[in-house]
Amino acid sequence: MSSSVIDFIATEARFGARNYEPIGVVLSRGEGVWVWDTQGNRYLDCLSAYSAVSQGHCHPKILAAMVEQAHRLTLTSRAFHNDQLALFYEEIAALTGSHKVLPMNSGAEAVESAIKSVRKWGYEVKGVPDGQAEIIVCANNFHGRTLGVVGFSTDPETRGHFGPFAPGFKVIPFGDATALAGAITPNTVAFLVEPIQGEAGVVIPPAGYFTEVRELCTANNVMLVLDEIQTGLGRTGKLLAEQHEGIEADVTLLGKALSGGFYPVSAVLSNNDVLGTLRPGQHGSTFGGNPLACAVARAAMRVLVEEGMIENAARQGARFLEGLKDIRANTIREVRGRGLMLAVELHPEAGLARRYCEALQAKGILAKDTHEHTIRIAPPLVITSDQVDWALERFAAILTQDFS
Ligand code: IF1
Repeated sequence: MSSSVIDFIATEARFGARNYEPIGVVLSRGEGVWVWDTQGNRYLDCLSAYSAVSQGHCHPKILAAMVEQAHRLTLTSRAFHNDQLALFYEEIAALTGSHKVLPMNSGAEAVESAIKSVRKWGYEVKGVPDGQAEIIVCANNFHGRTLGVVGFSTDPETRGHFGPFAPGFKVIPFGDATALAGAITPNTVAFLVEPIQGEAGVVIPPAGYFTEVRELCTANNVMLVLDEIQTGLGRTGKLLAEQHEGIEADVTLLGKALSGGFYPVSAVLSNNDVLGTLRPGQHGSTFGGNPLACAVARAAMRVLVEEGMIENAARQGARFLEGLKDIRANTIREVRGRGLMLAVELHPEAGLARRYCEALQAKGILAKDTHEHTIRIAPPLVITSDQVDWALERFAAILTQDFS
């Protein structure tokens, strides 16, 4: 390691809150699926900033839209109209088939906003007694880091010593429709769930689960809120992961790739009157819906569709998954994925996934461990067949070694 690398890392450690433990690489440039460190080493990015950089690093058309807008107007607040928000609304509604849109910034903010909205809907439309609204969530969920959200996390690391937390959440197992049926009461306003659990290790629910979930929610007048912040916008090979299940959520949350990684942009989308209950002054955000965010998001959505990234995610995801399954290695317990949201779960005896990610780094691949034994793989959706094959060769070389 050169001294400059040690400096960046040591300086971060000295001044920064230690809430992360990054892999020892300092990145300074990105283009498409590739990133370069400060020493000029190139890596294939198999994390894509947790799926935010789905369109590839520094996509030229998103960059152009951002620069052009930054020259004109960046922030007005919502105290005034701006000439980008309406266009953003039109385009995201057309893309997703939604009727109402609430623009926010981070993913966690979109989740918080959805919670507020479904509670308000519960009191004002469904007729739940004030203060009694219940929201059902799943064990091993990940919906962000705000207090409201970590309060219904089941991960001790995520929630430990951050309480007291807000009441009104009920936790059931993921993938278990019978548990949902048993948890719904007259005061249930929503079921908040990820289509595929990301942080839990790319956990895909059993076939038919979401059909049953949809029926239960409809039958009981419960809003189905799908957190597609990670799974949405092509990651799983369809625009929205709900399309694999043949269902439609009442409320859909998008974030991450909504900006192609240029800027935090998130949105709550609804196809009924949930967002209609918010009146002026009841919710907002200084930056939500700002013209820079809207211009960036518009370009990010446009390139996703025009450049065939969603279809490519399906095609390359299938190739990647097959290739991973073909690797004969004692270290591998299971390979799973949908589209370009993939994971390799290692046998506990194979050692920590972190060690494998460090070894992959040395071979020019950046991937991220989740929990102890799972390697998460989520490259930009612009990855080519040759690049998938290039990555697979390296995964095969590393996974057939033992880092226990
Ligand atoms: C971190 C995981 C990914 C999300 C879903 C909401 C949010 C996220 C389904 C909040 C965020 C991130 C945040 C990141 C780690 C990461 C993650 F490992 F934790 F699960 F992507 F896989 N809903 N996920 O996945 O969005 O407020 O961060 O914009 O470092 O905490 P945010």
